[in-house]
This record gives sequence, C-alpha cells and structure tokens, in this order.
Amino acid sequence: MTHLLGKTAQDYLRQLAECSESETGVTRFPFTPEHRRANALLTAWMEEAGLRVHMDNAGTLIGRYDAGKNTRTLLMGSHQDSVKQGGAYDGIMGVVLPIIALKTLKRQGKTLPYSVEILAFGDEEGVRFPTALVGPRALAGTLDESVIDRKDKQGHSLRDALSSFGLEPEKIGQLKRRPENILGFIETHIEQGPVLEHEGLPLGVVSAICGIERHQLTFTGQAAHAGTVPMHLRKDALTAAAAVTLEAEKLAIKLPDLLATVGQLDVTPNVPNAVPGRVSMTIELRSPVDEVREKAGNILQTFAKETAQLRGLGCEVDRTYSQSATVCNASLQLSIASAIASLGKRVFTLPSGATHDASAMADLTPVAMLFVRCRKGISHNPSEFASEEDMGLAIKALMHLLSNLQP
Ligand code: HGY
Ligand code: MN
Ligand code: MN
Repeated sequence: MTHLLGKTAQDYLRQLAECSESETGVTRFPFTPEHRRANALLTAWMEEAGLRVHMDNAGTLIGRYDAGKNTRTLLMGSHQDSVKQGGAYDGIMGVVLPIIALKTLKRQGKTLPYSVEILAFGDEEGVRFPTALVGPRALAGTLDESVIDRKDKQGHSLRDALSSFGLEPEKIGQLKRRPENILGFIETHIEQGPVLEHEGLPLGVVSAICGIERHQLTFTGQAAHAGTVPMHLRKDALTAAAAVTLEAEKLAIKLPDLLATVGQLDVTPNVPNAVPGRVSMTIELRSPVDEVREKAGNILQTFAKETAQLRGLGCEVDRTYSQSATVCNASLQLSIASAIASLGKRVFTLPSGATHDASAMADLTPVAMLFVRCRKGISHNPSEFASEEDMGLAIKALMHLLSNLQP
C-alpha cells in the first residue's frame, strides 16, 4: 500500500514537471501558461479526492473537504511555482501528497470531524516578481497591497498578471480568514538539504523556519570604451557591485547565523570591451535571528551607498521583500511526531534554512511542517529527488495525522 501511494505521487509529480517553460528541470513561474496547466491537473486530482475546487483572487488553488457547517478547517499545502530550472518536488510535492492522503481516506470510507483545505499557492519563490508569498499573506491579512504593482523583468505588473489569469486583484483584501475558524496549517516539503539522508531517516519534523529578506541594488556609472578611458577616470558599476558582493560574504562569515547570497546581476551593456555603465543586483539574507538579518541588511545598504559615493556612481537601494523567522507550533509538531512514530520510524526534529509558505501562514494560524528526505540534499536543481518509498511513508503519516487530529 505504501509503495502504491508513493508510486501515484511520483506519477503525479512527473506529469506536473511537464508543466515547465524549460526542458531542463522545472521552470514554472506564477500566472503563466505552465501554472494554468499545473492547476488543471491539480483540479482533476482534487476533484477525484472529493474536494470542491476554486481559485482565490491571489491565485491560490483551493480544494475543500467540507465536514459541514460550524466545523473548523485544517489547512494543508504548499506552492506550485518553481525556481528557474528547479526540481520537480520543491513546493508542489506538498500539494500532491495531502491530495493523495485525502483520496485514500475517502476510498477507505473514512470521514473527518473537521473540514480540510488543500492550498496550492501561486508564488512562493519570488523569482518572477520582486515579492513573494502573496497567497498566504492575503489569507493572513498581512499583504502589503502595494506589492501588486511591482513588475517582472518584462515590465508586467503582478496586478496585470493576476487579471490576465482571470482574477480580481482589487478583491485580494477580502481573502483574509478568521483565525478562530482555522485549526492550523500543515506544510509537507522536501527537506532541500542533506540532514535526513545523513540520519538515515525518511521523514522529519520541522522545529522552526529561518527569516529572509531581499534587496534590489542598482549602481549607475558610465558605459565607456574599455581601451580609451584610463582606470582613474572610469565610473564602473560592476566593480562597485563586486565590492558589495564581497562585503556581503565577509559579513555573513563574521556574523553567526547569517547567510548572504548575491544570486542575480544584470550588467549593462554586458560586453567584453565596454566599462559596465549600470548594474542591478540582488542581495538575499537569511537568518534564524531576525535582528541579525535586519542589521546585516542595513549595514549592506549603507556600504553600497558609501561605495557608490566613493566611486562617483549613482546608487538606489530597495528592500523588496522580508519575512521573519517562524517557530513551529509545539502541539502540531507533536501530531506530526506521533504520525512518524506510528510508522515505526525514529522521530527527528530539524530547523529549516529554506523558507516556506508556512512562514507567512504563521500570522494566521499555528503552523507545522513535515520534511521528506532529499537525495544528496540537492534542491533548486533539476536533479532534486524524493523516492516513492519516502513519499509513500509521508502520505501514510499525513493519513495518520488527519485521522487523529482533534478538532
Ligand atoms: O528560497 C527558499 O528558501 C525557498 O525554496 N523558497
Ligand atoms: Mn524553493
Ligand atoms: Mn519550497
């Protein structure tokens, strides 16, 4: 049975991986034709599991098991989107596994004393638009609606993307849920790191999720001929960006619990024989301690401005996104731990250095996460992999949890 459940999960995830813009790995950005195709598959499977399906105005696909009036609702799920050339499990596996768990319980004739909604959020990765977590923030009532006017690289605003997806962004404010009606949010996710594999365990309980922030920096100098302008007369935007990149690395090595990444550089004109006149770059900072992350963000913004001034460049800095660290709910952690123990597996607890929809959901309701072992700890990469066996066990754990949760 466990094997069959895992096989179904692998089959669903294979089909979803085909909803990708790239041939290598999975590239599925929010509010694109690939997102639409993935939603069509998810809708069919949700309906097969007996769920009533709709999409809310923040682009979250929702499948509801209704236990009747006056019942509270357990929320489950994760995100449908991927990074560029990412894997087939990050996010979407956390939508697929609870669907299969509910479908199996239905087949067994089991009913639950509370309602359940499975959520497939549109945009967790924040790769297309310089914002993320719009879906869960809308539910929590924490969405800063000005982010809806942020634009992707092609100049399309999130507002236009939502509208062309058939949604009404002006109604996002109405999505806020009442916490008293919600039992909690359980997110199942591939670990994305090597710890469970190292422990020889298929599943883990997440204790806490790190915080994150992103900055967009733009240096403006002067594009110039690489052979005629002496070094001391240049206004090179890329050397400034390089200085900031190294400073971010230095700071993250010095401060405990800080990770800093410069993952994106857009260089203009980006040719070998011109001094770069303009560079736009991102800095992403993560820490389990919010104060450390916020302090590092301020230090790096100041450093960028000082570097620009010293080099006679223009500099714009913008903290485009931030999400504080989250501690998972103790009682829901225990429910996940008992579900794992019921499978005869050792209970192991670990923190998450990746961020998740659960971080934003924590502003609405208690959250907890079930991690599934990740082959070689590789994620955000086409070779990301979770085995059928491990996913089968995760589905069994979710079924145990659903069957034993007190409303
Ligand atoms: O970037 C992250 O931590 C996550 O995969 N969204
Ligand atoms: Mn990811
Ligand atoms: Mn993810």
